[in-house]
Order: sequence, then C-alpha cells, then structure tokens
Amino acid sequence: MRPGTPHLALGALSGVLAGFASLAVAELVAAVVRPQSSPVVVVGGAAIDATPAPVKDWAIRHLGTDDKLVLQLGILAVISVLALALGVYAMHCRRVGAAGVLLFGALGVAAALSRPDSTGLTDAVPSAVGAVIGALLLYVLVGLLVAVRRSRATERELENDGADLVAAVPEEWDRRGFVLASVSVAAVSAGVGVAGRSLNSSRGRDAIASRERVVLPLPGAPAQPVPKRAELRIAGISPFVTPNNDFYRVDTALVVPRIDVTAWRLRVHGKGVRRPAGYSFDDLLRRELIERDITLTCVSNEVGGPYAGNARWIGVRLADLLAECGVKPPSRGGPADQLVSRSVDGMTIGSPVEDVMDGRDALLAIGMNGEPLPFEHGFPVRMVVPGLYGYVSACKWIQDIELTTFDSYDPYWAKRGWARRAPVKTESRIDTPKPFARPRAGTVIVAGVAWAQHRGIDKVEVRIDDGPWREARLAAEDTRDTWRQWSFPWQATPGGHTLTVRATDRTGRIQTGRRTRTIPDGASGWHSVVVTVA
Ligand SMILES: Nc1nc2c(c(=O)[nH]1)N[C@H]1C(S)=C(S)[C@@H](COP(=O)(O)O)O[C@H]1N2
Ligand SMILES: [Mo]
Repeated sequence: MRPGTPHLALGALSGVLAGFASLAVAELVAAVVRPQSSPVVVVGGAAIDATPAPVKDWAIRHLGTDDKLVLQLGILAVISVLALALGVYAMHCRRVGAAGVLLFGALGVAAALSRPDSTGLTDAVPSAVGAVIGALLLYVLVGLLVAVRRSRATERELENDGADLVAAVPEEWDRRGFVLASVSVAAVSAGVGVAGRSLNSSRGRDAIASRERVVLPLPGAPAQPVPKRAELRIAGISPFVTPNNDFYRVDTALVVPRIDVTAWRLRVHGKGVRRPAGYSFDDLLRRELIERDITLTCVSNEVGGPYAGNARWIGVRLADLLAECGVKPPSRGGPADQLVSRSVDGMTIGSPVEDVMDGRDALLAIGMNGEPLPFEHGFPVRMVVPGLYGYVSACKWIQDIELTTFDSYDPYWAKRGWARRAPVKTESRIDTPKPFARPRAGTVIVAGVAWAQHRGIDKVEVRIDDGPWREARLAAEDTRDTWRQWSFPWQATPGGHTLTVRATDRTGRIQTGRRTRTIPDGASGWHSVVVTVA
C-alpha cells in the first residue's frame, strides 16, 4: 500500500459517518417539524416529480408499490457515494469538504421549499440543521486524521533530531481519538435515527387514534346486494370484491399522509362557485351517505396488469355538494369545465365537471369495504368517480376542490404529458391459467375479469391460437360501474397454445386489438397468455 492510502480510506469513512449523522439528525428534526420535510423525502419527492413520464410509468409497472422503497434506497446510495467522495476530498482540503456538505444541505433546503405541499420555511430546518451538523463532524473527524498524519510527520522529524525526544510524542493518541470520535458518531447517529423514527410513528398516533374513533353511519342509500352469481367459484380468478389489503396502491407519496380527522377540512371554491364552502368530516357524516360498488383502475395498468380493484365505497354525493355551492356543469351554463382536487401532499387531479355532475355516482368516499378508508387509500376522504382513471378522478387525502377550466390549468399528470381527459378503456384480463402454466389435456377453465366502468360489459370472447372468437360465460353484472368475471371451458389439446381475450362494452364497442402504451391515456390491446398443455 502506498503511504497515505489508509488515510484516504479513513477520510472516506469520515465522510460516510458525517453523512449518516447528518441524515439521522435531519430525520429527528423532521419528526419534530413535519415528517414530510425529511431530506430523503423532499429530495425523493422532487426526483419523482422530475422523473420523465416513461421512466415513472416503467417504475410503476415494474416496481409497483416497491418503487418508493427502491427510490429511497437509491437516494441513500447516492448520498453515501457523495459523502465518501467529500470525505476523501476533505483530506486534501477540510474547509472545502465541509462546505461541500453544506452545499448538499442547500440542495435539500431548495427541494424542501419547492415541494407543492411545503408548509413554509420550517420545512427547510431539517436539511439545514442536518447539513450544519454533517459539515462540523466532517471537519472535526478529518481534523483528527490530519492531526494523525502531522503527528507521524513530527514523529519522523523528532526521530531524526534526537531519540530522546520521541518519548514526548503522544504516539497513539490521535488514532485513538479518531476511533473514539468515529465510534461515538456512529453510535449517537444510530440512536438519533431510532429516536427520530419512533417520534415519527408517535406523531402518526393521533391520526391513527382519530381513524379508530370513526364510526361509519349506515348509508341512507345502501348498495344493492352483490348478485350471488356475480362471483364465480374458480380458483385463481380475481375475487369480485378486492380486499383492502390486496387493493393496488399507486401514488407519489413517499410518506403516507396520516391526517387527524378532527383537524381535517375540505374547501370548495373557484370559478362559478356562488357559495364557496368548507366542510369538516362531521359535516360529511351528517349528510346522506350513499354506498356503491365501483371498480377503480389505473392508467398505468398494462394490458393484463394488476392495477385494477373493486371495492364497496361509502361516501357523499359530490354532485349534490357542488350544486349546494352553486356550481353548474358546462351543459347548464357553468363557467368551469374542470374540477381540480388537491391533496394534503400537493397532488392535483383534474376531472371534467360534466362527468362529475352527470348523474353518475361520483363520491367523496369515506369508507372502503366496510371500514374507514385505510391511510394508504386516502383517509379520511378521497374522490371516486366511476368511469374515469384514478389519475383524473380519485384524489386521495383530498383537502381542496377548485372549479376552473381545462384551458387555464394543468394538474400534476397533465403537466407531465398524460391526457387531460381519460375515460377508462374497455379491458379484459385472463387471471387463470397463469402465463407459462402447464395444464393437463382435457377441460381447462380459462377465467378472468373484464371492465368498462360506467358503460358496462356486454360480452367477453376467448380465442385459442388463431381460431375463431368464442363467447365466454359472463358472471352476473353487479352494476355497470363494476368489473365482471367471466369463464370459458377450454378443451385443451397437448402442445403450446396462446389464449386471448377481448371484451365488448354496452355501447357495442369491441375492445381494440391495437396495442398502445399506457401514456398518454391508457394501454389498449388484447391480453394473451401462452400455456403448454401436457
Ligand atoms: N393524493 C394522491 N391521490 C391519488 C394519487 C396520488 O399520487 N396522490 N394517485 C392517483 C392514481 S394514479 C390512482 S390510479 C389512484 C389509486 O388509488 P389507490 O392507491 O387507492 O388504488 O389514486 C389516485 N389518487
Ligand atoms: Mo393511476
């Protein structure tokens, strides 16, 4: 090893230690200020917003809900590498190394202040405090290392000058100092990190308790019971009602907002709102509650993909509430054609006012499958509009509704190249057999679900290889806003086969076989599954 190499490695170590101490402190401060203001969260949020649409779409499709974990680990990896480099550089020039830490802190501050849900200057505090601590630590740790080097150099000089002086040099002092300092930094930052975490979870406790106290009243307008024959008993098919725990989750929130329902308010305002209003959760509970089965689908769902779920929602009729505020749809002379819903985490979602007020069951939902909304799915209140993809309708953690026009305002996804208006496309999916399954020859039940929310499914057909389309058996329809299960008994012959499905909706439109990407307004094409019959 070249002389000096171990020093560089120790410099790198100092950098990483200072980096992690800085993050741990920032995390603790964020737990006090606001969990959403942690540097990893604000930088991650900024990264999500800046990610080109195709990449984001790829991440949603291939990483699913893990996309957020992957992103946070990625950010930690990048920070580690930067910290390492700064540590090495600090060996050369301590001041510049420490200034580098401050510079990254400044980036964190900038990210924190530019977040759409930023609540002001206090959001900058975690990044700022973390950076100052990190810079100081790097300066001190590297100072100890440089002192080691200097003391060795002094040692050598002393050796040359006279052996009797060597004893005066504190031989191992600096090394011990560095070891002590770095071990304490590591230990203290671990402790601070743990403290931050537990403080964070206790902060969520008020919200959790407030959710536990919510008692959903019986709906004044209950949903009709699901017809018995809406649910086919077939192994491997998607259940008609998707349990909350299995319901797909797609959003940009790195930290799931935990809202204390007692503090929650919804504001309705904007163009043509003659009586702007504010609502508390109790205000909503006092209204007539309606209960509806509605299938929700994501525009990022690939043909055959998993981002579709069906739930029994309870909520208030959004159209009634808007009418009370004096809102009129464009067809009755209203000046606003876009309803923009805003969430506490700064998401903006734009829906056509006409669709929301055309008589369909557009809901401000407060319940999902018999319980208050789970935090992941928008507690305390979210929108659900039958027939529209989630990104143009289903705002979770909603806190504000603004009436405006499509011409004057682009919400979050429209700014990123997605269609401003996006009715759900007619789709069908084979749930069983799974791709590359090896069923035995004889009768094989092919089955799945089909959806065309608010138009309804009229027919599902299955094709084996290049054969003719043959009609599948449809389960009973619950409502035209829900998906429909289907099945097809296939006389399977040995060899490889391609099974393909297509649906026809109630408007008579046959699901197109033309494959498109999910961007800008949802994937189209037929779902096929290849199997090998033994
Ligand atoms: N606040 C907020 N609401 C949101 C989103 C989001 O990122 N943030 N994503 C939307 C999208 S793209 C979809 S598909 C649905 C998904 O709802 P779910 O996660 O409850 O299934 O929520 C919508 N509402
Ligand atoms: Mo979505």
